[in-house]
Amino acid sequence: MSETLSNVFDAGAARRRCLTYRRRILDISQQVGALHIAPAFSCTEIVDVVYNGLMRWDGEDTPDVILMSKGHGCMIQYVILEEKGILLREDLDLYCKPGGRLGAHPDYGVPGISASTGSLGHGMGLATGMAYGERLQDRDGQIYLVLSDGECQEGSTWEGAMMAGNLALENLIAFVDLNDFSGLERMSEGHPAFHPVIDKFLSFGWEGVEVNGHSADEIHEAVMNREGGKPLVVVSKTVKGKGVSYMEHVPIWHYRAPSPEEYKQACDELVEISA
Ligand SMILES: Cc1ncc(C[n+]2csc(CCOP(=O)(O)OP(=O)(O)O)c2C)c(N)n1
Repeated sequence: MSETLSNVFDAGAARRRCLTYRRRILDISQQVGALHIAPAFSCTEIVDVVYNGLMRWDGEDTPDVILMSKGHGCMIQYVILEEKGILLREDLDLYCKPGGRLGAHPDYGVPGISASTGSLGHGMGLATGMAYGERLQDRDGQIYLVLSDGECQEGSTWEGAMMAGNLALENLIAFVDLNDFSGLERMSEGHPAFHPVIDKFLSFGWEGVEVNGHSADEIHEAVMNREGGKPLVVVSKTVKGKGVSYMEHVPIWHYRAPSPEEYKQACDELVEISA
């Protein structure tokens, strides 16, 4: 088990992985005409960095936890878990199909899934409890939490954040996927007081940093360069639907599945992507 994290992160390899993940997400969603492609494309680089740059692995085991509080973005988790051999190809073939074990939201009990999520606003409390549990048991598990900006409308997110700040849980690292959409509404229009969100975390005793959420090395560096001693929030500015021109910033792609023509166009576009 490697107990120390490396400062070296290969940005080119991350870009290639993220293209492959997006293509695989398109494919599994196409099997069933599934929704939630754009939410997964929004946090692809964040989740890639957690799995491939931060979590410590010993084969299929890790002392660390990733918790997808924005459970509807879980396709990115499924495709990475498949790549790591924790989920099987047959699992992904049955995504959202009868008899399969992978639904549109992650379920506790599926290999690699640490909590059932999808009811937004619960992740911060869960992650805070897990991080505190690690401390109480004298263990050093790191808890990585992926939050959407929309679920920061939930009071429970802030109750958990305040508790994590009170307890100075430095083993809790939260990523806010700041794509400015919550369903069909823009957060900046519907909830202007939400901004700047980093200030709210800082006032609750967190350390915070803002990054480009599609630059994997920027995300990685932000975590490596933290001061420590407090929970860390990485406010990650993202584009919902990142990588497919007709999905980017277009809220209906939270819900829609591509037609065969749209699918082909998306595949054609997913050969190169800029941060
Ligand atoms: C408590 C709760 N209320 C409503 C929903 C329905 N819902 C699913 S996704 C979503 C909003 C999506 O926006 P956001 O949470 O910001 O996620 P992202 O933009 O990253 O997809 C809503 C309201 C839910 N899952 N949970």
